[in-house]
Amino acid sequence: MFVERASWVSMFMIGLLFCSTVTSCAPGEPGSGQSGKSSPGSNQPLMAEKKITNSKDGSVLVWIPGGDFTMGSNKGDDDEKPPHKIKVKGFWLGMYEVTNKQFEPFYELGEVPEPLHWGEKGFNDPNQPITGITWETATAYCQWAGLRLPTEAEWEYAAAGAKQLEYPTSTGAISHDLANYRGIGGKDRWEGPAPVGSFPPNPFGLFDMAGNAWEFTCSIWKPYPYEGAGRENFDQDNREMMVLRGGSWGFSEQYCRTARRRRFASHLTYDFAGFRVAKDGEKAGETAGSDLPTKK
Ligand SMILES: [Ca+2]
Ligand SMILES: [Ca+2]
Repeated sequence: MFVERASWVSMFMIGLLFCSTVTSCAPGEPGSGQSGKSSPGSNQPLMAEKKITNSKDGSVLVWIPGGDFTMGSNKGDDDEKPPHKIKVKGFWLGMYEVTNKQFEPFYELGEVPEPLHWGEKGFNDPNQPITGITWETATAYCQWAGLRLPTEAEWEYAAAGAKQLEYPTSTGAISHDLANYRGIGGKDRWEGPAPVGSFPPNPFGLFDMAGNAWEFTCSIWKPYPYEGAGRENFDQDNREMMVLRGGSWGFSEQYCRTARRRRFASHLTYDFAGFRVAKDGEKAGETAGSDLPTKK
């Protein structure tokens, strides 16, 4: 059980009342009270943004305008090759990784296993990302919240910030001042997960795309390029290789690269893996999906 759970559950409910409409929550808010170094204003995103708050779970989602980008890279592992052009339609993506305090009301329904380290110091801060859950649990949470996991194409497009950033940080570089990955230094004082929003966001206003928790996508790992990269390609008969993105507190910086892919079986749990939510576009013609690779 969480220490002082009742108090922060109450704060969460109060927060919902005040964050039930568009653009009510300041960027950087979740991490600001924990790190002591990221107050609202200091982590302002670099681009104008459009936001909504999902009333079911309190997730703040940022509008990611559609566009073309080059998915993959020649600089990394073989499974990032070849770089290929992808068109991604506009969609909503969670500004932050899903947190413990968001996850708790869902967990208390009793329909999913207890996460690893649930209630353990170092992992149970209300604003730390929920980790230690399976892909199946993350998917169930999304369904409960009326949301979904992003595809890996959506994730990479949003991470690159429309600038083909090498790392999905505020500058495209990587350092302990910009993200939480293995080890400490600079603003990174965490050997485990940091409260979400403790580092500056990427150009789309998304926090912790580099590091903190690895993030499940709804995509099954396949060699590049593959058809339907921009849409959910989950196959009920093949749950062995779900793609995660972004690196984590337990991995070195190169795993934070924008194009880096990692795969885990959907039924396993790791204390370095969590997720963020996504949602289809609400306007006609802006729904995510149905994108096919095209020649570079
Ligand atoms: Ca760290
Ligand atoms: Ca992350």
